[in-house]
Amino acid sequence: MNKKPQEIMAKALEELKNIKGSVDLNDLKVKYLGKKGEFTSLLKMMKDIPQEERPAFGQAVNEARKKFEDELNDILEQFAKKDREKKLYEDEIDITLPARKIKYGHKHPNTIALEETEDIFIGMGYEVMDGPEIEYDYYNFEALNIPDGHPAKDEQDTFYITKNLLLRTQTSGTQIHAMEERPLPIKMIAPGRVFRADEVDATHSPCFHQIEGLVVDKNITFADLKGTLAEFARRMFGEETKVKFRPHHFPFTEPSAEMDVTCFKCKGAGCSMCKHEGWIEILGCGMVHPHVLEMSNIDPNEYTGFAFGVGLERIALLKYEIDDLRLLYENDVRFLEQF
Ligand code: 2U9
Repeated sequence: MNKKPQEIMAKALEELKNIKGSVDLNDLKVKYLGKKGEFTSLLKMMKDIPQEERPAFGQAVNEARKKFEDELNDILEQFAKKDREKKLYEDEIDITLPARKIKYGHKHPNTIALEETEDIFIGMGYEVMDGPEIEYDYYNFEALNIPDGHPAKDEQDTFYITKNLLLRTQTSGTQIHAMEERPLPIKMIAPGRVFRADEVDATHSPCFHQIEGLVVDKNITFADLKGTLAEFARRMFGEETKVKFRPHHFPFTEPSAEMDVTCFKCKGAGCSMCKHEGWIEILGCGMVHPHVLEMSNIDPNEYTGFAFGVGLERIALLKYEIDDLRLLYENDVRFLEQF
């Protein structure tokens, strides 16, 4: 009876030699070591063996079982090693292949135009200031000399949140906050998003960007305005750029004007960009209305100021010869990577 474990072990080891892969190996494991496996069945025979032979029999089964199990685990490890080597080989990287070109991000034309504008004004001693996009009616309209009923305060154009709160239609509220809170003199630009209830087309969007500027000090004149904005135009559109001011009307400035620059494409000769006029309208400007200063507790007899406003998208479209505003908002990388 004691010979039985040795016989089973010999048979099991013989079968182990002929194993081809890890699947066969697992089958063999079940066959000999599983719940109904041959070694397990031997142990179940224990009850039929005389009492005095049981310890020796048990030891023989366990030794045979262990030898088989050790051998099987060795082979299992060899298969696993081969699998790992095969995978390493398959995953091998060919370092002779050319490197993939890394795609870099590109600055949005609006960002380029904004950074250029900010650099120009910072260079002239201006501060860049931020203000709230949700604004009180007072800061967006009334403090700018646009009372209820004024045609410039067209409710059709404004996104109202409550009777008193709205999405700002211009960044001018930021300057009113500065005039209320800051010591004079003030020399600032206020760039930011503004909102108007416009349908989207090639030249309109319900959300666009403005850069407004404000200077308030003693003895500020229209000559300061002209000199500053002419310098901005030269730095932004080229040294030979000439400017002209056409009279205009805004409720918050008096006198008011619009500034044109000589077409930077045809240098004033006339082309499709300037609609063959040689001039391109760039911004609106004027001397701050005395009533606007007064409402922010600044004495217009002591202080004067000038202000201007420019559409950031307008600058980007002109500078980069983009013919549709919608391209600026779609963020198609094929468009953006041209800048
Ligand atoms: C204060 C006083 C005056 C800001 C100004 C303009 C003229 C102007 C337009 C340009 C294109 C708006 O984006 S646009 O449609 N803006 O023409 N803006 S003067 O005047 C101010 C601002 C603040 C306290």
